[in-house]
Amino acid sequence: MSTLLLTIESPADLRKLSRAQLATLADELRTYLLNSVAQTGGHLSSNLGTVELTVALHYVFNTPHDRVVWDVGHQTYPHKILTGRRDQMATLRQRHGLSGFPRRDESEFDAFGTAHSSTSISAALGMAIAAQQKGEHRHAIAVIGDGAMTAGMAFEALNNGGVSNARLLVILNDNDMSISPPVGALNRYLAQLMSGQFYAAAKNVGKQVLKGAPPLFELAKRFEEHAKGMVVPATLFEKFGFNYIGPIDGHDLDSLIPTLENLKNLEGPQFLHVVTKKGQGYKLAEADPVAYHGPGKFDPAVGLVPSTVPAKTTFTQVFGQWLCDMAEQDPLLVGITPAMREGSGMVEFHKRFPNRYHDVGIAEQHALTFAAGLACEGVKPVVAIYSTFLQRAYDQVIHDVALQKLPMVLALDRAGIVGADGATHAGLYDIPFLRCVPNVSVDCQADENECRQLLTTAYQQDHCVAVRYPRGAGVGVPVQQSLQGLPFGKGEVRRKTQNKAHGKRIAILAFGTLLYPALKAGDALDATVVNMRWAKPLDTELLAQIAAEHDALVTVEEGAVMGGAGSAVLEALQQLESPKPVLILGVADVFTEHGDPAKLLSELGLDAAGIEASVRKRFAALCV
Ligand SMILES: Cc1ncc(C[n+]2csc(CCOP(=O)(O)OP(=O)(O)O)c2C)c(N)n1
Repeated sequence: MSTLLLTIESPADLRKLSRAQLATLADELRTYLLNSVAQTGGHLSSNLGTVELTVALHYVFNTPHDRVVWDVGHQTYPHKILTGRRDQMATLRQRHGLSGFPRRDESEFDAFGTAHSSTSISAALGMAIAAQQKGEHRHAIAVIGDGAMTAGMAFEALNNGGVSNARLLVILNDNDMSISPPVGALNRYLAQLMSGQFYAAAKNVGKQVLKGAPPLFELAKRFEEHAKGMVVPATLFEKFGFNYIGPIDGHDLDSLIPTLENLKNLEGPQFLHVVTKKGQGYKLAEADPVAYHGPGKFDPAVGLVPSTVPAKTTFTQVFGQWLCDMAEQDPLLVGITPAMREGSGMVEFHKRFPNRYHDVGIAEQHALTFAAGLACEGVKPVVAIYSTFLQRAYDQVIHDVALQKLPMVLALDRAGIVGADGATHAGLYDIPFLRCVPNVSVDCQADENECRQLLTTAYQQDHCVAVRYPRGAGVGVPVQQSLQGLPFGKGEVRRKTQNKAHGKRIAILAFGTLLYPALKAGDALDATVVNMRWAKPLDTELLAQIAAEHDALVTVEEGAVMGGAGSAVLEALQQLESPKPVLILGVADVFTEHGDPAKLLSELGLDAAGIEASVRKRFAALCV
């Protein structure tokens, strides 16, 4: 029974509750959240961990006037439930339903759109400074996880914010987990802070009480230090100019609420360290927060059960297997992931080759330049990175990798439509932003087998090659185990038009997995279909031949049209002085929404029927 929760249509209702009622509300909220995610799938462990923090923040602060910026935003389901979106939770991550992340166009309580990590402190600082400039009295709060805290961007913002006198509160939500166990020196440092918990808590009570009287406060601090018989070093965050409070128990409303209330009255940048447990309150998620980070639908009474239907092999699995097989052959191979071991299919590689596995934290820029350094010394890096997260490391690709012609493989997972995660995670821009960089090649494999073969081809090159493959499974072709590769920069004709009598011929040039719907459309239209395989270098020899033999060309890609593979074809045709008309199919100048990937592709006209319809519309006179 969610008796209290059902009375909360907005945080204003929450603020009418007594302090004593909040624990009950938090319990109801947790149950509602669990049942809701079990029905839709979505992020779970992180949301279970932020229930009390969400209640406390909306209780103490005057949202939406005060701004709360949630880092990554995958932990905002409790926030969505309390901010008028409870009944829409059943539509989470579905087409026209609630987004799985905060969005400014979804609610006035979503102060900032997030999903890529480590932006919260910068955005909240911007809001705090804007309030100052406009003479508005409001608080800006960034809630950031210990995983997200590992990114350089978070530290850039601390560096900037610590010397401001902005009304900025940074809350570090430390659950000692990223998606997988956290890595790096910061993680060790936070563990040290936690181990001094009792002393730190005592110190901070003193600080809060005495803050109003600076000289006495300083005296007390020194006295305290003498009493301990040592001088305790200031925390890293204090060195950055923040007033550090914590660590406190992030599931204890009796700690959270008074602390936040105190912090509200302090001037200047504040840093609150709260400790939470990923999966809190649901035993199965507490025991295995990784599995419950982003589960599909499940029965909460039973938990996750392995599917009885044999699953199709995903591209991620093909990559993971290839990585292990190639590592077996070549002792110089290293695998790098910016905090995405599970998502990138590197669990097995980590297990088998621990010394050649590098999880660098949520640090895409560093991942690329670190790989560049390795490549300088003749080690052979394979950087497994989602297409969308490579956006973070663009200058590193150009300046540190390409300019120095350093060889490496960029295994670009989630290239194309990603489905439920939506626009923030769609990998639609890699072809345009990579193909314009000298010394970088881009291949677009059509199926699982090509994925494995082209990874090998990429690995054999003496420059940077990006291998792009989409989320999920391919058509299910058998995967050859050999590691021979396919010819560099070469496509292949997969279907030849029979339409000799008609005399008007169309060729569809497919880049990537859309080859298969293109083949279907090709059957319906009796068109030639070419598997181009490489967006760069383009197989211009094959293109010249196809252009000469056909009356019209159609390009198909799962990516942004502007500057994409179709544009590459146009550029090449112009060089060849070919006058043939070209229809470019892909994603126009729009952000793709969240929802079922197959439906989204169909909406974008990129399924077989859509491709056929577009061709018939544009080249009506040429169609059979
Ligand atoms: C730039 C970027 N890289 C990678 C990710 C993928 N990602 C989503 S959540 C997450 C872990 C975040 O850990 P933390 O901040 O500690 O939050 P928690 O899930 O533990 O609550 C990662 C790596 C991302 N969202 N953005």
